[in-house]
Amino acid sequence: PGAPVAAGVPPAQALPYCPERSPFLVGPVSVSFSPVPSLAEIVERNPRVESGAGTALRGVSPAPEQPSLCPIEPGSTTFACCCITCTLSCSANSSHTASTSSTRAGNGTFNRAKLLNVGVREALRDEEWDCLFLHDVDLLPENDHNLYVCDPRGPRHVAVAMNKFGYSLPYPQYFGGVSALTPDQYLKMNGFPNEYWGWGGEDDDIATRVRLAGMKISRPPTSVGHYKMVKHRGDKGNEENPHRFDLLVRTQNSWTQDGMNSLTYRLLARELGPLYTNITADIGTDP
Ligand code: UD2
Ligand code: MN
Repeated sequence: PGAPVAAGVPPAQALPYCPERSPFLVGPVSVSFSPVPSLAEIVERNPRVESGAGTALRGVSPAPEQPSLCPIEPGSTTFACCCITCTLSCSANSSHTASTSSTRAGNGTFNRAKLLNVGVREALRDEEWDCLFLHDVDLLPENDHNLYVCDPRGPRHVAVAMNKFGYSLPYPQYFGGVSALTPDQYLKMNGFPNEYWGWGGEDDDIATRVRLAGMKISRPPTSVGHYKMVKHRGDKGNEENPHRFDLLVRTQNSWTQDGMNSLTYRLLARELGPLYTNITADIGTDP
């Protein structure tokens, strides 16, 4: 009593931290794309989650009404965060959000890896996150034992078994879909590349960076890292990048110069929505 409370430690009356392993987990869950719950319904089901990515996490404890995984809606413009194990986890789906703005600000070519860099830079302004989840917006987890946590031993590739690839890794170095890195791991590999405009290649570049930065990819068991991808065609403005193979042979020399340390963009807006922060940035154009 009377002892000073360290910054960041919840006061006694705040919600307790949840147990390491939630008692509500069931393992495999069936995912269906219809009907997709509206954002309003998700908000209603999660009354303790507040607006904005930062505030959403504070002192949230798992209650029976809360799903154990972030509800990530296909097609939504989310930068969604939620508390899964009561360490801070952040799932940065800023890509759609920022894609709108890059279209508006430039020639419309998409750049997934650069947008994720922007999401990370902006997220790290808000909080000292323990873990960053870099997440395709169209992938839904199918097993709730797939905890949204990082591995201190190395960057995690999480989407190891997707319906799209017959529920197995398409090739051993595959790093696409969903990954989870601590901020330290992210910065140690200089983040993601900024120079991949359009579809493809950036995920292989990222896997190479992990290795070049002296780290090892960590993965959940295949039975746990199950994801269902919304069936879709390529998006306009995200056509196959014809330069991706040229870029990939250069990763070894380029990774220390291209990444978080060379990231430039113009922040246009930051809106706190229910359960997410929506970031709009001008990331420039495909040269
Ligand atoms: C694969 C990888 C993905 C990435 C991509 C190549 C899987 C499951 N995913 O995705 O991680 O390496 O190949 O670039 O294999 N997006 C937008 N707006 C757009 C276009 C894309 O926000 O206009 C985002 C969105 O989160 C999407 C992601 O980028 O899920 C990847 O694009 P995709 O889903 O069209 O491509 P896909 O499934 O081949
Ligand atoms: Mn996809």
